[in-house]
Amino acid sequence: MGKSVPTHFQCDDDVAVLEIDHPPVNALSHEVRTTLAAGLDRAAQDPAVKAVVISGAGGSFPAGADINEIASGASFTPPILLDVLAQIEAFAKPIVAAIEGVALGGGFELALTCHARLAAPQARVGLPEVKLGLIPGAGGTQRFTRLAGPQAALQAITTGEALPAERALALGLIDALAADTRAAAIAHARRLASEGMPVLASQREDKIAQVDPTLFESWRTANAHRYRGQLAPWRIVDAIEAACTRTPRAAFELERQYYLECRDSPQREALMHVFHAERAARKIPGIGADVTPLPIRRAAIVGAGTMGAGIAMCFASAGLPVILLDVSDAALARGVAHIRELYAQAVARGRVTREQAEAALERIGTSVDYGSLGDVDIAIEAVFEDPVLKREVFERLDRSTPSHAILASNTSTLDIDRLAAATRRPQQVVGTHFFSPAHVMKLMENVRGERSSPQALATVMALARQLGKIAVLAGNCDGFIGNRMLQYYGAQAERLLEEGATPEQVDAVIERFGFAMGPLAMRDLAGNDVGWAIRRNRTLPPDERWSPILERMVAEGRLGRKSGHGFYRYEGGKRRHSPETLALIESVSRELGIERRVVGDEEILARLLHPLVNEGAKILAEGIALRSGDIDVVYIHGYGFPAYKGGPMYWAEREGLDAVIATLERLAPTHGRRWRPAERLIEAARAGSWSECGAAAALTSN
Ligand code: 3H9
Repeated sequence: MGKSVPTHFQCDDDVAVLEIDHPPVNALSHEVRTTLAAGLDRAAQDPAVKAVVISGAGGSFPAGADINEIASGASFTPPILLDVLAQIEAFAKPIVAAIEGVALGGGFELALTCHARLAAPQARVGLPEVKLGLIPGAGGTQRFTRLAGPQAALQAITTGEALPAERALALGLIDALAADTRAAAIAHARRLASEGMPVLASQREDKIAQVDPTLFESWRTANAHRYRGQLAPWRIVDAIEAACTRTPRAAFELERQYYLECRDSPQREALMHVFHAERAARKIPGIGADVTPLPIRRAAIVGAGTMGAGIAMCFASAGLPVILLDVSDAALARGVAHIRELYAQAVARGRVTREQAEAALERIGTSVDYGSLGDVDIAIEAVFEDPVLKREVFERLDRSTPSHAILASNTSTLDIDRLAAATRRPQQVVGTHFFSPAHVMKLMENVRGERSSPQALATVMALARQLGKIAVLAGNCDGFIGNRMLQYYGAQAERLLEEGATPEQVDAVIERFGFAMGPLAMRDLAGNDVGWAIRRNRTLPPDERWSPILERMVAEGRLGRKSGHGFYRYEGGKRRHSPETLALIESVSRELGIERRVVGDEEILARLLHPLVNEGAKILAEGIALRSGDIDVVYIHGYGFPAYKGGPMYWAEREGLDAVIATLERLAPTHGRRWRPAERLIEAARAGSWSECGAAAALTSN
């Protein structure tokens, strides 16, 4: 077969090797399915072929069905994946999968259908369909459960996690590890041809023979909160239960039915939008492959508070040495104690091994002396949100770090250009805004200053990947993308309280919508004093005002979780109603002459979400965000917007941009000029979508 054919047929003596060669990730497109099926036919018919190996070119087994074909419907064009897998099941000669890199989704389903699987030690396998709003649709839930048992299947398939090869081996999903995977797979296939075929995964009964009948109900109860509002995780549990309780035929059919149900759901569409948006966000116009990111080998973090400590952990966990710098040994000791505690929790939860945690801790050095930063490639400032203090830190970093080093600020709102002006290297100054808790939250909002160089930007975008984060590049303005939008959302939450809603009601509406946390619970988590300090630096249009509630809360010492009392009382980490806070809110309403009323849930939702969208449109028009999808990624990974609703801008598109405009117009007379629909929103409504209303502007700094 020629080079352009996505499945190569090669022979190693009496073993046929079918190598899938379809860059970038060997996805199982129609061409791949067709040529793989043809290769199997040829191997079946050739009497000289005694066994078959399926492998992937470029060091990777297929990473799944082709996502774009799932969206377009082309995945239903025969031969569909199920046809190819049926061909494998009925094959009279042994077929072995050689997994050198990742085998994911439909790719792993292909491997699970083979008679045996060999993997490289660094390989990773899994069924990540849930992250796309799907369930595995080609027998994945069934074969995985039969090979590894329902408990392991529930854990792996409902989270979509990729398992390291060693773990997959221990679970029985892989038969052996081999560094030279392809050669070992050929030898294994040959052995099976002479010794006899093993039982196929679909016929294995041992791991599903004696399943605790309460397992599935307990799993559903334990995960009800995590799965709320979603379709795919519930269906995955149903399919795994079916694997244990129904006949194989009925269970495979149910899985297919659930797959089709999920495939047709708006959640699948939204999650695929997020998948593509995350990847598009990495692409920065004007910064091509010719711009080489600076290699980051060593970092410094200034400020050992909660954020600084969390950021240091991100580096240490990614294998990078990091120096944590603060003004006193006491501050450093507190920071390190915090880090130790977080690693201990991670070990206790099984997220990392004790050895990994210890190795990471060893990568964290401490210092009170800027003189110790002579060999870092990047320094990230994470001190208190005070412009004077931050400038001072930048001046000192400029004097003490090597001339090639990038200087970054973790500020969530302040002007990057003013910080850059404090240095002799403004082209190497950028923002790297991490989200709290920094070692958990996936988002890194990188900020482009007026003079940030392409290399500095390429470096922090690449750094995000090195740290396992998802990066979005924002222009420089007060609050960048995320906090600029959030301030209006937060402000509305308090206005709703003044008018008659309770913190519980506001949070419940937003949490029912799917956010991880409501706005008032989030304020309590971040600290009401922090929210108030940020607000004091901001100005509002003349026809708007801040609610006095937040200031009062701070004056009365109700700082949120950290003081045990904020919008809620906290008992053993749980939030409880606070009669005192309700009394404070009611007294504010009285003082403002507002007659408290019953505020409907629908109104709460409209008043919280619409300002996000309208401000997002302005951010797009000003070039602070490159694409509407970037804003979605920021809100999903930084602020807990439900990924299965696609982010605020996608949500608005699905609601109908005209309907969003109508709501804004209805609310504008009561709530101020900012509620008037943004120009960009009106243009998008005319065009029918955000992406079709003009090319993304270059990112600006204003
Ligand atoms: C499935 O299998 C359902 C079955 O059960 C159904 C059976 C009936 N298809 O991420 P990267 C593109 S659902 C098409 O930047 P990395 C991606 O868009 C699937 N395209 O690379 C990007 O394009 P561009 C289950 C795909 O090295 C380029 O490849 N599988 C697919 O950081 C590079 O990707 C998954 O969910 C695909 N399946 O990471 C796995 N995958 O250059 C999804 C990627 O134009 N994929 N592309 O932006 C991944 O997790 C990562 O891509 C992977 C590589 C880890 C493989």
